[in-house]
Amino acid sequence: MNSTIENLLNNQIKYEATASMQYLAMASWADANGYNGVAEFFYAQSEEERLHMTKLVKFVNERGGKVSIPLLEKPKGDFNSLNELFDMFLSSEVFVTEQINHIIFECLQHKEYNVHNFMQWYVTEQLEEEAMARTLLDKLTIIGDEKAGQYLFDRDINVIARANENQE
Ligand code: OFO
Repeated sequence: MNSTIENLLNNQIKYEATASMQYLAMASWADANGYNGVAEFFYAQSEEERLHMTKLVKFVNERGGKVSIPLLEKPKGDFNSLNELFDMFLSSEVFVTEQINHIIFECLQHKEYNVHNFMQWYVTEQLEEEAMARTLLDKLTIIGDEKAGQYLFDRDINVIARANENQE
């Protein structure tokens, strides 16, 4: 495997791991603050990101590359509001999408067509996750500081998230 691509995939392993731990910290904050629906949502997102990471680890190994399991920074664990939480969720997804687009670009430069093909799964996944994060943040912007709205958001988050998936 081309060394530039190998490095980029190792970086991506780190980004997926970082997202997984960040979403776990968000789930825990929501759990501790009475937002049970939001907590379940982020516990599940954290698991998903872990699977994305593992999928990359296995792929690099299958292709004879060298995996480097990274040391991670401590995730942010305190938030002032649901808005701040979901703002961070969207930023994290936008960041990951940018990194994936960069890998795709470099794969074409280095004629790594197998990796390019493999990464298409991540392109689709990011499209869905970014759209979902945007929808959820839009709803929270409409709700603002209104407690009753936040209560309903917490209760219905999985319905909102799934409705978004069905529109894809
Ligand atoms: Fe790994 O799917 Fe989003 O970040």
